[in-house]
Amino acid sequence: MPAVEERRFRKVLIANRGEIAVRILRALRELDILGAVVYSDADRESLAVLQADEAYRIGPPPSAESYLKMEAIVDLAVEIGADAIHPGYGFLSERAEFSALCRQRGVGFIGPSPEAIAAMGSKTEARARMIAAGVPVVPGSEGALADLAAARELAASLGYPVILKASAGGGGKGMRIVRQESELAEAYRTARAEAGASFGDDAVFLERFVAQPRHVEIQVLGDLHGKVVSLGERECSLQRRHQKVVEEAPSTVVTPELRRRMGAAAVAAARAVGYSNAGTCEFLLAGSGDFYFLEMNTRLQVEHPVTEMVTGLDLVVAQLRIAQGEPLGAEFDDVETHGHAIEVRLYAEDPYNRFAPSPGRIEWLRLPQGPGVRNDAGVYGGSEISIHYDPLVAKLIVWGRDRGEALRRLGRALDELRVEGIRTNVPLFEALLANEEFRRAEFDIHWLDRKLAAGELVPPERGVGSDVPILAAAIEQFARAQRTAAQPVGVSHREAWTGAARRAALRSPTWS
Ligand code: MV4
Repeated sequence: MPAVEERRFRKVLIANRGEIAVRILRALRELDILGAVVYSDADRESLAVLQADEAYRIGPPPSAESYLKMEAIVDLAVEIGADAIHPGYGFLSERAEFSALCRQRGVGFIGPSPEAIAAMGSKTEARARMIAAGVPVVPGSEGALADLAAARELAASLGYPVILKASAGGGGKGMRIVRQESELAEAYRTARAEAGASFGDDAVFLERFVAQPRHVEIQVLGDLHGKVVSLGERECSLQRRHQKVVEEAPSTVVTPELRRRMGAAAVAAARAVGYSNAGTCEFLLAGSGDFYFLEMNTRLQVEHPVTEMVTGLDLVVAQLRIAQGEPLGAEFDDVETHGHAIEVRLYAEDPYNRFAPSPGRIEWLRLPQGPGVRNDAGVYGGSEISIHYDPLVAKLIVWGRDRGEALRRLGRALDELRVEGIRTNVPLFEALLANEEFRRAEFDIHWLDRKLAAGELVPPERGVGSDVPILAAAIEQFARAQRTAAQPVGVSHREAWTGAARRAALRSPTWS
Protein backbone atom coordinates (compact mmCIF):
# COMPACT_ATOMS: atom_id res chain seq x y z
CA MET A 1 0.00 0.00 0.00
CA PRO A 2 1.45 3.40 -0.98
CA ALA A 3 2.05 5.87 1.84
CA VAL A 4 -0.99 8.09 2.32
CA GLU A 5 -0.33 11.76 2.62
CA GLU A 6 -1.98 13.33 5.67
CA ARG A 7 -3.44 16.77 5.22
CA ARG A 8 -5.67 19.08 7.18
CA PHE A 9 -8.85 20.26 5.48
CA ARG A 10 -9.47 24.00 5.84
CA LYS A 11 -12.78 24.08 4.02
CA VAL A 12 -15.30 21.38 3.05
CA LEU A 13 -18.23 21.74 0.65
CA ILE A 14 -21.40 19.89 1.58
CA ALA A 15 -23.25 18.62 -1.50
CA ASN A 16 -26.50 17.99 0.33
CA ARG A 17 -29.36 19.63 2.21
CA GLY A 18 -31.68 19.18 5.19
CA GLU A 19 -30.77 17.53 8.45
CA ILE A 20 -27.67 15.81 7.11
CA ALA A 21 -26.14 19.09 5.92
CA VAL A 22 -26.69 20.46 9.44
CA ARG A 23 -25.19 17.30 10.94
CA ILE A 24 -22.07 17.59 8.78
CA LEU A 25 -21.70 21.30 9.65
CA ARG A 26 -21.58 20.31 13.34
CA ALA A 27 -18.71 17.91 12.77
CA LEU A 28 -16.83 20.47 10.69
CA ARG A 29 -17.20 23.07 13.42
CA GLU A 30 -15.75 20.68 16.00
CA LEU A 31 -12.73 20.08 13.78
CA ASP A 32 -12.35 23.80 13.07
CA ILE A 33 -12.96 23.29 9.35
CA LEU A 34 -15.01 25.86 7.43
CA GLY A 35 -18.31 24.48 6.16
CA ALA A 36 -19.77 25.58 2.82
CA VAL A 37 -23.12 24.38 1.50
CA VAL A 38 -24.81 24.42 -1.88
CA TYR A 39 -28.51 25.19 -1.95
CA SER A 40 -31.35 25.22 -4.44
CA ASP A 41 -33.90 28.03 -4.62
CA ALA A 42 -36.22 25.93 -2.44
CA ASP A 43 -33.59 25.88 0.34
CA ARG A 44 -32.57 29.54 0.35
CA GLU A 45 -33.78 29.95 3.94
CA SER A 46 -32.91 26.47 5.18
CA LEU A 47 -31.31 25.78 8.54
CA ALA A 48 -28.18 24.50 6.80
CA VAL A 49 -27.84 27.76 4.85
CA LEU A 50 -28.33 29.77 8.04
CA GLN A 51 -25.70 27.75 9.90
CA ALA A 52 -23.04 27.37 7.20
CA ASP A 53 -19.93 29.50 7.01
CA GLU A 54 -20.58 29.93 3.30
CA ALA A 55 -23.61 29.13 1.12
CA TYR A 56 -23.81 29.00 -2.67
CA ARG A 57 -26.89 28.84 -4.88
CA ILE A 58 -26.65 25.87 -7.19
CA GLY A 59 -29.92 26.02 -9.16
CA PRO A 60 -33.71 25.72 -9.17
CA PRO A 61 -35.55 23.28 -6.85
CA PRO A 62 -35.56 20.06 -8.93
CA SER A 63 -32.64 17.87 -7.79
CA ALA A 64 -31.59 17.20 -11.37
CA GLU A 65 -30.99 20.93 -11.79
CA SER A 66 -29.33 21.47 -8.42
CA TYR A 67 -28.06 18.82 -5.96
CA LEU A 68 -27.32 16.31 -8.73
CA LYS A 69 -25.18 18.64 -10.85
CA MET A 70 -21.82 16.91 -10.49
CA GLU A 71 -19.75 19.21 -12.69
CA ALA A 72 -21.21 22.41 -11.26
CA ILE A 73 -20.62 21.21 -7.69
CA VAL A 74 -17.01 20.18 -8.31
CA ASP A 75 -16.38 23.44 -10.23
CA LEU A 76 -17.72 25.33 -7.23
CA ALA A 77 -15.49 23.38 -4.82
CA VAL A 78 -12.44 24.28 -6.89
CA GLU A 79 -13.53 27.91 -7.20
CA ILE A 80 -14.10 28.45 -3.46
CA GLY A 81 -10.97 26.56 -2.46
CA ALA A 82 -12.74 23.67 -0.74
CA ASP A 83 -10.35 20.81 0.03
CA ALA A 84 -13.05 18.17 -0.09
CA ILE A 85 -16.75 17.46 -0.71
CA HIS A 86 -19.02 15.63 1.71
CA PRO A 87 -21.90 14.10 -0.27
CA GLY A 88 -24.11 13.16 2.72
CA TYR A 89 -26.63 10.43 1.79
CA GLY A 90 -28.77 10.16 -1.34
CA PHE A 91 -28.06 12.56 -4.22
CA LEU A 92 -24.44 12.02 -5.39
CA SER A 93 -23.27 9.95 -2.43
CA GLU A 94 -23.17 6.59 -4.21
CA ARG A 95 -22.22 7.72 -7.70
CA ALA A 96 -18.87 6.23 -8.63
CA GLU A 97 -18.49 8.87 -11.38
CA PHE A 98 -18.77 11.62 -8.80
CA SER A 99 -16.09 10.12 -6.56
CA ALA A 100 -13.95 9.77 -9.73
CA LEU A 101 -14.65 13.33 -10.85
CA CYS A 102 -13.56 14.69 -7.46
CA ARG A 103 -10.36 12.66 -7.66
CA GLN A 104 -9.68 13.89 -11.19
CA ARG A 105 -10.17 17.52 -10.17
CA GLY A 106 -7.99 17.24 -7.07
CA VAL A 107 -10.87 17.63 -4.63
CA GLY A 108 -11.16 15.14 -1.78
CA PHE A 109 -14.27 12.94 -1.75
CA ILE A 110 -15.44 12.11 1.76
CA GLY A 111 -16.41 8.55 1.00
CA PRO A 112 -14.98 5.46 -0.68
CA SER A 113 -13.07 5.17 -3.97
CA PRO A 114 -14.96 5.01 -7.29
CA GLU A 115 -13.82 1.37 -7.59
CA ALA A 116 -15.38 0.38 -4.26
CA ILE A 117 -18.63 2.23 -5.03
CA ALA A 118 -18.87 0.60 -8.46
CA ALA A 119 -18.10 -2.90 -7.15
CA MET A 120 -20.87 -2.67 -4.55
CA GLY A 121 -23.24 -0.80 -6.91
CA SER A 122 -23.49 -3.82 -9.17
CA LYS A 123 -25.36 -6.37 -7.06
CA THR A 124 -24.16 -9.29 -9.20
CA GLU A 125 -20.54 -8.17 -9.00
CA ALA A 126 -20.89 -7.61 -5.25
CA ARG A 127 -22.34 -11.14 -4.87
CA ALA A 128 -19.47 -12.68 -6.80
CA ARG A 129 -16.89 -10.78 -4.75
CA MET A 130 -18.60 -11.76 -1.50
CA ILE A 131 -18.67 -15.42 -2.45
CA ALA A 132 -14.95 -15.25 -3.28
CA ALA A 133 -14.27 -13.56 0.08
CA GLY A 134 -16.24 -16.17 2.04
CA VAL A 135 -19.04 -13.79 3.02
CA PRO A 136 -22.35 -15.66 3.22
CA VAL A 137 -24.90 -14.68 0.55
CA VAL A 138 -28.37 -16.12 -0.10
CA PRO A 139 -28.10 -19.20 -2.35
CA GLY A 140 -28.82 -18.10 -5.91
CA SER A 141 -27.41 -17.30 -9.32
CA GLU A 142 -23.72 -16.77 -9.93
CA GLY A 143 -24.14 -13.67 -12.03
CA ALA A 144 -26.91 -12.19 -14.15
CA LEU A 145 -29.40 -14.71 -15.54
CA ALA A 146 -28.76 -15.51 -19.22
CA ASP A 147 -32.41 -16.21 -20.07
CA LEU A 148 -35.73 -17.52 -18.78
CA ALA A 149 -34.62 -21.13 -19.19
CA ALA A 150 -31.65 -20.47 -16.89
CA ALA A 151 -33.98 -18.83 -14.37
CA ARG A 152 -36.36 -21.79 -14.50
CA GLU A 153 -33.61 -24.34 -14.03
CA LEU A 154 -32.01 -22.48 -11.12
CA ALA A 155 -35.34 -21.78 -9.39
CA ALA A 156 -36.25 -25.46 -9.61
CA SER A 157 -32.97 -26.48 -7.99
CA LEU A 158 -33.23 -23.82 -5.24
CA GLY A 159 -36.91 -24.48 -4.58
CA TYR A 160 -39.69 -21.88 -4.47
CA PRO A 161 -40.29 -19.17 -3.42
CA VAL A 162 -37.46 -17.28 -5.12
CA ILE A 163 -36.82 -13.59 -5.61
CA LEU A 164 -35.73 -11.81 -8.80
CA LYS A 165 -33.63 -8.68 -8.34
CA ALA A 166 -32.15 -6.07 -10.65
CA SER A 167 -28.37 -6.20 -10.80
CA ALA A 168 -28.24 -2.41 -10.93
CA GLY A 169 -30.95 -2.08 -8.28
CA GLY A 170 -30.96 -1.95 -4.53
CA GLY A 171 -33.33 -0.76 -1.88
CA GLY A 172 -36.15 -2.89 -3.26
CA LYS A 173 -36.56 -1.42 -6.76
CA GLY A 174 -37.11 -3.95 -9.51
CA MET A 175 -37.70 -6.92 -7.21
CA ARG A 176 -40.20 -9.73 -7.83
CA ILE A 177 -41.08 -12.50 -5.42
CA VAL A 178 -41.95 -15.68 -7.30
CA ARG A 179 -44.01 -18.19 -5.31
CA GLN A 180 -44.27 -20.96 -7.92
CA GLU A 181 -42.99 -21.90 -11.35
CA SER A 182 -46.18 -20.80 -13.11
CA GLU A 183 -45.43 -17.19 -12.08
CA LEU A 184 -41.81 -17.19 -13.19
CA ALA A 185 -42.08 -16.27 -16.90
CA GLU A 186 -44.22 -13.19 -16.25
CA ALA A 187 -42.08 -12.09 -13.26
CA TYR A 188 -38.86 -12.54 -15.23
CA ARG A 189 -40.21 -10.42 -18.10
CA THR A 190 -41.55 -7.60 -15.89
CA ALA A 191 -38.46 -7.57 -13.63
CA ARG A 192 -36.19 -7.14 -16.66
CA ALA A 193 -38.43 -4.46 -18.17
CA GLU A 194 -38.59 -2.54 -14.87
CA ALA A 195 -34.84 -2.85 -14.34
CA GLY A 196 -34.16 -1.60 -17.86
CA ALA A 197 -36.51 1.34 -17.48
CA SER A 198 -35.30 2.29 -13.97
CA PHE A 199 -31.56 1.72 -14.27
CA GLY A 200 -30.79 1.49 -17.99
CA ASP A 201 -29.54 -2.04 -17.30
CA ASP A 202 -31.97 -4.96 -17.55
CA ALA A 203 -29.71 -7.60 -15.98
CA VAL A 204 -31.48 -9.55 -13.23
CA PHE A 205 -30.42 -12.32 -10.88
CA LEU A 206 -32.20 -14.74 -8.64
CA GLU A 207 -32.03 -15.86 -5.01
CA ARG A 208 -33.95 -18.16 -2.76
CA PHE A 209 -36.54 -16.01 -0.97
CA VAL A 210 -35.81 -15.82 2.75
CA ALA A 211 -39.12 -15.84 4.61
CA GLN A 212 -39.75 -13.30 7.39
CA PRO A 213 -36.17 -12.32 8.15
CA ARG A 214 -34.93 -9.30 10.05
CA HIS A 215 -32.88 -6.54 8.46
CA VAL A 216 -29.71 -6.20 10.50
CA GLU A 217 -26.89 -4.04 9.21
CA ILE A 218 -23.30 -3.60 10.32
CA GLN A 219 -21.56 -0.22 10.42
CA VAL A 220 -17.97 -0.33 9.25
CA LEU A 221 -15.18 2.19 8.97
CA GLY A 222 -12.08 1.78 6.87
CA ASP A 223 -9.09 4.10 6.83
CA LEU A 224 -6.72 4.82 3.93
CA HIS A 225 -4.05 2.59 5.49
CA GLY A 226 -5.94 -0.69 5.17
CA LYS A 227 -7.54 -0.89 8.61
CA VAL A 228 -11.25 -1.83 8.65
CA VAL A 229 -13.35 -2.09 11.81
CA SER A 230 -16.92 -3.02 12.69
CA LEU A 231 -18.95 -0.78 15.02
CA GLY A 232 -21.70 -3.30 15.58
CA GLU A 233 -25.20 -3.66 14.24
CA ARG A 234 -28.37 -1.69 13.76
CA GLU A 235 -31.76 -3.37 13.70
CA CYS A 236 -33.74 -1.83 10.83
CA SER A 237 -36.59 -4.27 10.30
CA LEU A 238 -39.31 -1.65 10.83
CA GLN A 239 -39.78 -0.44 7.28
CA ARG A 240 -42.75 0.76 5.32
CA ARG A 241 -42.44 -0.03 1.63
CA HIS A 242 -38.63 -0.17 1.83
CA GLN A 243 -38.53 3.11 3.72
CA LYS A 244 -37.05 2.69 7.19
CA VAL A 245 -39.20 4.11 9.96
CA VAL A 246 -37.52 3.05 13.22
CA GLU A 247 -33.92 1.89 13.77
CA GLU A 248 -32.27 0.72 16.94
CA ALA A 249 -29.00 -0.56 18.36
CA PRO A 250 -28.23 -3.12 19.53
CA SER A 251 -30.59 -5.66 17.96
CA THR A 252 -32.44 -7.65 20.61
CA VAL A 253 -31.78 -10.87 18.67
CA VAL A 254 -28.05 -10.50 18.09
CA THR A 255 -25.94 -12.37 20.62
CA PRO A 256 -22.30 -11.42 21.27
CA GLU A 257 -21.22 -14.44 19.26
CA LEU A 258 -23.47 -13.55 16.30
CA ARG A 259 -22.24 -9.95 16.52
CA ARG A 260 -18.65 -11.15 16.18
CA ARG A 261 -19.50 -13.31 13.19
CA MET A 262 -21.55 -10.63 11.41
CA GLY A 263 -18.90 -8.02 12.19
CA ALA A 264 -16.18 -10.26 10.75
CA ALA A 265 -18.29 -10.85 7.62
CA ALA A 266 -18.84 -7.10 7.17
CA VAL A 267 -15.14 -6.38 7.59
CA ALA A 268 -14.32 -9.12 5.04
CA ALA A 269 -16.89 -7.63 2.65
CA ALA A 270 -15.33 -4.17 2.93
CA ARG A 271 -11.80 -5.54 2.51
CA ALA A 272 -12.85 -7.47 -0.58
CA VAL A 273 -13.49 -4.20 -2.44
CA GLY A 274 -10.72 -2.09 -0.85
CA TYR A 275 -13.26 -0.08 1.09
CA SER A 276 -12.44 3.13 2.92
CA ASN A 277 -14.51 5.63 4.93
CA ALA A 278 -17.95 4.86 6.45
CA GLY A 279 -20.06 2.07 5.00
CA THR A 280 -22.83 -0.31 5.95
CA CYS A 281 -23.31 -3.98 5.13
CA GLU A 282 -26.95 -5.02 5.02
CA PHE A 283 -27.78 -8.55 6.08
CA LEU A 284 -30.92 -10.62 6.20
CA LEU A 285 -31.06 -12.46 9.51
CA ALA A 286 -33.27 -15.55 9.27
CA GLY A 287 -35.21 -17.00 12.18
CA SER A 288 -32.76 -19.94 12.09
CA GLY A 289 -29.92 -17.56 13.03
CA ASP A 290 -28.35 -17.79 9.56
CA PHE A 291 -27.41 -14.45 8.05
CA TYR A 292 -26.82 -13.40 4.45
CA PHE A 293 -25.10 -10.40 2.92
CA LEU A 294 -27.58 -8.40 0.82
CA GLU A 295 -25.76 -5.26 -0.26
CA MET A 296 -23.36 -2.63 0.98
CA ASN A 297 -24.38 1.00 1.26
CA THR A 298 -21.27 2.94 0.36
CA ARG A 299 -22.17 6.12 2.27
CA LEU A 300 -23.05 7.55 5.65
CA GLN A 301 -26.56 6.39 6.48
CA VAL A 302 -29.58 8.22 7.81
CA GLU A 303 -29.61 6.00 10.89
CA HIS A 304 -25.93 6.49 11.81
CA PRO A 305 -26.86 8.30 15.08
CA VAL A 306 -28.02 5.13 16.84
CA THR A 307 -24.52 3.72 16.40
CA GLU A 308 -23.06 6.99 17.67
CA MET A 309 -25.27 6.87 20.76
CA VAL A 310 -24.23 3.35 21.77
CA THR A 311 -20.54 3.63 20.84
CA GLY A 312 -19.90 7.22 21.91
CA LEU A 313 -18.11 7.79 18.59
CA ASP A 314 -18.77 10.59 16.10
CA LEU A 315 -19.05 8.95 12.70
CA VAL A 316 -18.95 12.17 10.70
CA VAL A 317 -15.82 13.33 12.51
CA ALA A 318 -14.38 9.87 11.79
CA GLN A 319 -15.26 10.26 8.09
CA LEU A 320 -13.48 13.60 7.93
CA ARG A 321 -10.38 12.31 9.73
CA ILE A 322 -10.22 9.27 7.48
CA ALA A 323 -10.49 11.45 4.36
CA GLN A 324 -7.67 13.61 5.73
CA GLY A 325 -5.52 10.50 5.72
CA GLU A 326 -5.47 9.90 9.47
CA PRO A 327 -5.28 6.28 10.59
CA LEU A 328 -8.12 4.85 12.67
CA GLY A 329 -6.84 4.97 16.24
CA ALA A 330 -7.10 2.56 19.14
CA GLU A 331 -10.55 3.93 20.09
CA PHE A 332 -11.87 1.99 17.09
CA ASP A 333 -10.47 -1.37 18.20
CA ASP A 334 -12.96 -3.90 19.60
CA VAL A 335 -15.58 -1.20 20.12
CA GLU A 336 -18.12 -2.14 22.76
CA THR A 337 -21.56 -0.60 22.97
CA HIS A 338 -23.39 0.78 25.98
CA GLY A 339 -27.11 0.94 26.53
CA HIS A 340 -29.76 1.11 23.83
CA ALA A 341 -30.59 3.73 21.21
CA ILE A 342 -33.74 4.12 19.11
CA GLU A 343 -34.23 6.50 16.20
CA VAL A 344 -37.56 7.48 14.68
CA ARG A 345 -37.70 9.27 11.36
CA LEU A 346 -40.00 12.23 11.43
CA TYR A 347 -41.53 12.57 7.97
CA ALA A 348 -43.77 15.33 6.66
CA GLU A 349 -46.43 12.87 5.60
CA ASP A 350 -49.97 12.06 6.59
CA PRO A 351 -50.34 8.63 8.19
CA TYR A 352 -54.12 9.00 7.89
CA ASN A 353 -53.99 9.60 4.16
CA ARG A 354 -51.85 6.72 2.89
CA PHE A 355 -48.73 8.55 4.03
CA ALA A 356 -49.15 11.25 1.39
CA PRO A 357 -46.50 13.96 1.54
CA SER A 358 -47.57 16.94 3.64
CA PRO A 359 -45.59 19.95 2.43
CA GLY A 360 -46.08 23.45 3.79
CA ARG A 361 -44.83 25.84 6.42
CA ILE A 362 -44.00 24.64 9.92
CA GLU A 363 -45.95 27.18 11.95
CA TRP A 364 -44.66 26.09 15.31
CA LEU A 365 -41.89 23.72 16.29
CA ARG A 366 -40.84 22.50 19.69
CA LEU A 367 -38.14 19.86 19.64
CA PRO A 368 -37.78 17.57 22.65
CA GLN A 369 -34.81 17.90 24.95
CA GLY A 370 -33.68 16.42 28.24
CA PRO A 371 -31.86 13.27 29.37
CA GLY A 372 -31.03 10.79 26.63
CA VAL A 373 -32.69 12.78 23.85
CA ARG A 374 -31.05 13.91 20.64
CA ASN A 375 -32.69 15.40 17.62
CA ASP A 376 -31.07 15.88 14.26
CA ALA A 377 -33.34 18.37 12.56
CA GLY A 378 -33.04 20.22 9.29
CA VAL A 379 -35.80 22.68 10.11
CA TYR A 380 -36.89 25.42 12.51
CA GLY A 381 -40.23 26.98 13.35
CA GLY A 382 -41.13 28.89 10.18
CA SER A 383 -39.36 26.50 7.78
CA GLU A 384 -41.03 25.56 4.55
CA ILE A 385 -41.18 21.86 3.69
CA SER A 386 -40.77 21.56 -0.07
CA ILE A 387 -42.42 19.00 -2.33
CA HIS A 388 -39.18 18.64 -4.25
CA TYR A 389 -37.26 16.47 -1.80
CA ASP A 390 -37.46 13.56 0.58
CA PRO A 391 -40.03 14.38 3.28
CA LEU A 392 -37.61 13.63 6.17
CA VAL A 393 -37.71 16.71 8.41
CA ALA A 394 -35.92 15.48 11.50
CA LYS A 395 -34.75 12.43 13.37
CA LEU A 396 -35.48 11.88 16.99
CA ILE A 397 -32.95 9.66 18.72
CA VAL A 398 -33.22 8.47 22.30
CA TRP A 399 -30.77 6.60 24.46
CA GLY A 400 -31.41 4.59 27.62
CA ARG A 401 -29.43 2.18 29.74
CA ASP A 402 -31.65 -0.54 28.34
CA ARG A 403 -34.39 -0.81 25.72
CA GLY A 404 -37.13 -0.22 28.29
CA GLU A 405 -35.61 3.09 29.34
CA ALA A 406 -35.12 4.07 25.69
CA LEU A 407 -38.80 3.33 25.00
CA ARG A 408 -39.90 5.42 28.00
CA ARG A 409 -37.74 8.29 26.83
CA LEU A 410 -39.13 7.97 23.32
CA GLY A 411 -42.65 8.28 24.70
CA ARG A 412 -41.70 11.31 26.76
CA ALA A 413 -39.85 12.93 23.83
CA LEU A 414 -42.85 12.44 21.54
CA ASP A 415 -45.02 14.11 24.20
CA GLU A 416 -42.71 17.11 24.20
CA LEU A 417 -42.54 17.35 20.43
CA ARG A 418 -44.85 19.83 18.72
CA VAL A 419 -44.96 20.29 14.98
CA GLU A 420 -47.77 22.50 13.75
CA GLY A 421 -48.65 23.54 10.23
CA ILE A 422 -47.83 20.25 8.52
CA ARG A 423 -48.83 16.67 9.17
CA THR A 424 -46.22 14.24 10.40
CA ASN A 425 -45.99 10.53 11.07
CA VAL A 426 -45.77 11.07 14.87
CA PRO A 427 -49.14 9.29 15.40
CA LEU A 428 -47.59 6.18 13.87
CA PHE A 429 -44.84 6.21 16.51
CA GLU A 430 -47.43 6.66 19.24
CA ALA A 431 -49.34 3.70 17.90
CA LEU A 432 -46.11 1.68 17.76
CA LEU A 433 -45.29 2.52 21.37
CA ALA A 434 -48.70 1.19 22.37
CA ASN A 435 -48.14 -2.06 20.49
CA GLU A 436 -47.03 -5.04 22.55
CA GLU A 437 -45.20 -6.80 19.73
CA PHE A 438 -43.16 -3.67 19.03
CA ARG A 439 -42.43 -3.25 22.74
CA ARG A 440 -41.15 -6.82 22.85
CA ALA A 441 -39.20 -6.29 19.59
CA GLU A 442 -41.09 -9.16 17.95
CA PHE A 443 -41.02 -8.13 14.33
CA ASP A 444 -39.54 -8.90 10.92
CA ILE A 445 -39.12 -6.89 7.71
CA HIS A 446 -42.76 -7.36 6.73
CA TRP A 447 -44.30 -6.72 10.15
CA LEU A 448 -45.02 -3.00 9.72
CA ASP A 449 -46.59 -3.35 6.27
CA ARG A 450 -48.65 -6.26 7.60
CA LYS A 451 -49.90 -4.30 10.64
CA LEU A 452 -50.72 -1.22 8.58
CA ALA A 453 -52.56 -3.31 5.99
CA ALA A 454 -54.54 -4.92 8.81
CA GLY A 455 -55.42 -1.46 10.15
CA GLU A 456 -53.90 -2.29 13.52
CA LEU A 457 -51.64 0.72 13.84
CA VAL A 458 -53.82 3.55 12.58
CA PRO A 459 -57.34 4.63 13.39
CA PRO A 460 -60.09 4.18 10.78
CA GLU A 461 -60.22 6.35 7.67
CA ARG A 462 -60.76 10.02 8.26
CA GLY A 463 -64.00 11.29 6.76
CA VAL A 464 -64.27 13.93 4.07
CA GLY A 465 -65.56 17.42 4.57
CA SER A 466 -64.81 20.24 6.97
CA ASP A 467 -64.48 18.22 10.17
CA VAL A 468 -60.72 18.08 9.91
CA PRO A 469 -59.85 19.80 13.21
CA ILE A 470 -62.36 17.76 15.17
CA LEU A 471 -61.23 14.57 13.52
CA ALA A 472 -57.62 15.51 14.16
CA ALA A 473 -58.49 15.87 17.83
CA ALA A 474 -60.31 12.55 17.79
CA ILE A 475 -57.35 10.88 16.14
CA GLU A 476 -54.98 12.39 18.67
CA GLN A 477 -57.30 11.13 21.41
CA PHE A 478 -57.37 7.68 19.83
CA ALA A 479 -53.60 7.47 19.65
CA ARG A 480 -53.35 8.56 23.27
CA ALA A 481 -56.01 6.13 24.37
CA GLN A 482 -53.99 3.36 22.75
CA ARG A 483 -50.89 4.52 24.54
CA THR A 484 -52.47 5.02 27.88
CA ALA A 485 -53.89 1.50 27.71
CA ALA A 486 -50.34 0.19 27.68
CA GLN A 487 -48.85 2.85 29.91
CA PRO A 488 -51.38 4.52 32.18
CA VAL A 489 -50.40 8.16 32.58
CA GLY A 490 -52.33 11.34 33.20
CA VAL A 491 -52.09 13.33 30.01
CA SER A 492 -54.90 15.86 30.03
CA HIS A 493 -52.67 18.76 31.02
CA ARG A 494 -50.31 18.21 28.14
CA GLU A 495 -52.72 17.83 25.27
CA ALA A 496 -51.57 19.43 22.04
CA TRP A 497 -54.76 21.48 21.99
CA THR A 498 -54.04 22.86 25.42
CA GLY A 499 -50.67 24.12 24.30
CA ALA A 500 -52.18 25.83 21.28
CA ALA A 501 -55.00 27.33 23.35
CA ARG A 502 -52.56 28.67 25.94
CA ARG A 503 -50.42 30.33 23.32
CA ALA A 504 -53.48 31.85 21.67
CA ALA A 505 -54.73 33.13 25.01
CA LEU A 506 -51.39 34.68 25.87
CA ARG A 507 -51.22 36.40 22.50
CA SER A 508 -54.80 37.64 22.46
CA PRO A 509 -55.17 41.38 23.19
CA THR A 510 -58.65 40.82 24.69
CA TRP A 511 -56.98 39.10 27.64
CA SER A 512 -54.60 41.89 28.49
C1 MV4 B 1 -34.51 -10.31 -0.04
C2 MV4 B 1 -35.57 -10.67 0.81
C3 MV4 B 1 -35.80 -12.01 1.02
N1 MV4 B 1 -35.03 -12.94 0.43
N2 MV4 B 1 -33.75 -11.28 -0.60
C4 MV4 B 1 -35.36 -5.58 0.01
C5 MV4 B 1 -34.50 -4.45 -0.39
C6 MV4 B 1 -33.24 -5.01 -0.90
N3 MV4 B 1 -32.15 -4.47 -0.12
C7 MV4 B 1 -33.33 -6.48 -0.75
N4 MV4 B 1 -34.60 -6.77 -0.11
C8 MV4 B 1 -34.95 -8.03 0.23
N5 MV4 B 1 -34.22 -9.02 -0.31
C9 MV4 B 1 -34.01 -12.55 -0.37
N6 MV4 B 1 -33.25 -13.49 -0.94
C10 MV4 B 1 -36.32 -9.64 1.38
C11 MV4 B 1 -36.01 -8.32 1.08
C12 MV4 B 1 -36.83 -7.33 1.70
C13 MV4 B 1 -38.18 -7.16 1.37
C14 MV4 B 1 -38.76 -7.88 0.37
C15 MV4 B 1 -40.08 -7.71 0.06
C16 MV4 B 1 -40.84 -6.78 0.76
C17 MV4 B 1 -40.28 -6.04 1.75
C18 MV4 B 1 -38.95 -6.21 2.07
C19 MV4 B 1 -38.39 -5.42 3.06
C20 MV4 B 1 -37.08 -5.59 3.36
C21 MV4 B 1 -36.30 -6.55 2.67
